[in-house]
Amino acid sequence: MEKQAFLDDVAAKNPAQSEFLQAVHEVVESVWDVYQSNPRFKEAKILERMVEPERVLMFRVPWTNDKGEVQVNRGYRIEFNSAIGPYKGGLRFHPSVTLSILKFLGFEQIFKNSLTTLPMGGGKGGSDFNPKGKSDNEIMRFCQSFMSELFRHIGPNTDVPAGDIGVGGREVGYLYGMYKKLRNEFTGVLTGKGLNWGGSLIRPEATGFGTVYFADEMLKTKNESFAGKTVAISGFGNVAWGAVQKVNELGGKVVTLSGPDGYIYDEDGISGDKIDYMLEMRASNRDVVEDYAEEYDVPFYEGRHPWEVKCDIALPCATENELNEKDAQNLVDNGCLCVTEGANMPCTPEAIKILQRNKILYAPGKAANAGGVATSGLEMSQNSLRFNWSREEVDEKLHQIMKNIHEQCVRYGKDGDYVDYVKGANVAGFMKVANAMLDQGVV
Ligand code: NDP
Ligand code: 2IT
Repeated sequence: MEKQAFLDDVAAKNPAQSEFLQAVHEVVESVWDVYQSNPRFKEAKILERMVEPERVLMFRVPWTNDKGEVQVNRGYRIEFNSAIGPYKGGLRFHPSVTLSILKFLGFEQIFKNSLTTLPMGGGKGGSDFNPKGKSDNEIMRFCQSFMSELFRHIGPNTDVPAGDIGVGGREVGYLYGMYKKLRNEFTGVLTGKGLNWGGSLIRPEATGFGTVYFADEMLKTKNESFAGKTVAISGFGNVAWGAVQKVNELGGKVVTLSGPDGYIYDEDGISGDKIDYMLEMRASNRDVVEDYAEEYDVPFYEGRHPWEVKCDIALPCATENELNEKDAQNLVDNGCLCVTEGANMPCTPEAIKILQRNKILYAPGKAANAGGVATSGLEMSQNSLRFNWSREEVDEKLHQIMKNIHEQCVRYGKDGDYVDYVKGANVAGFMKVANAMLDQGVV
């Protein structure tokens, strides 16, 4: 089958799933030649099977708000691929959540988890629930209702959810409590747990730390480093928070954060107490970054993205398709060296083309943000061992995993003196899963 015919077929089977099709398109573009040149993959229809989730769960999530009114949301879990381990991936609670978004995230997770070298398959889930403006009790009741259905489909050797947008330590706690009550089992069924009940040190920081470790490896290929560099970051959530800390440690200066309302510009750099303030903003459920501008008396640009600011390094850490063609051109024109994705698929395909055409260092989220799920994998290992590793041990393992992912990307993506990290990540991630599927027969 020709590549276009393959993509047309996937599009016909998944109407109105633009984000999912965008993710499939990118992977197929990268792996098609490898796929074509391996007759065993083709005969076993590995790629045709890979784009079809093993199982999709959709369920009603009814709950009662503080006024006593009944609310109804939709819950999902996409169990995409279990060739190399139990389904593994986060839960997203955001009003924009659809089947398409969770299928894109679940699909990406297959390759990302493969790159970590840890035994984890791909999955993702969540709900269109909007945490904005909800009380703590409302969030708890929602999480309990969500888990009262999800619990029958997951388990420490089956499917291990974690956090994503709108799901952090608080939500994982409520979800875990309900799972434990229903199953009467204290087990590592979720990651991102609290430190007193099975969580791992460094997991909260891991995605942001990992993204910066990865960017540092990219910079090293050009004999560059974070020292003295100006860094633009989007988002102000979990990933952005970890990234800001690590950039500071490596001697860089972070000048922006953003939310759905716009971005803030802090010329002096976001460091010290200002980093702790990010946690307060996230916990407030207000969903606005403007609060930072008021607190620290810095400019706030309503409805705009931080990519118009002059920077050496850009780390998009908010959400998908938040950096478009025009933004990419701005970054290039302003002399940006490196764009490393902390979020999942934040750059549009057109933006990626511009960055690559201009030979800017660019790495996709499935490689650069894999530190979060890798540390989830380390949390699972510690749960199985019934033992906790120290902060230094976990951080060292995370750092080593990110270096290893960088090496895999270079191995499969090197094209003359430029590294195509998209191709490198897709091919490296694909090979391991494809070979495992081949070994396991037609299932
Ligand atoms: P958080 O909920 O902690 O933060 C999300 C951030 O993105 C917030 O600043 C949020 O602002 C902003 N945001 C969310 N939706 C939109 C939107 N539609 N428009 C503009 N801004 C938006 O989530 P995380 O930090 O965990 O996740 C951020 C990104 O990183 C996501 O792409 C996620 O998939 C990815 N990721 C997360 C990992 C993790 O371990 N948590 C691991 C790997 C990737 P607001 O709250 O105001 O909506
Ligand atoms: O997108 C991601 O990799 C995550 N949200 C983390 C998933 C996990 O299982 O830790």
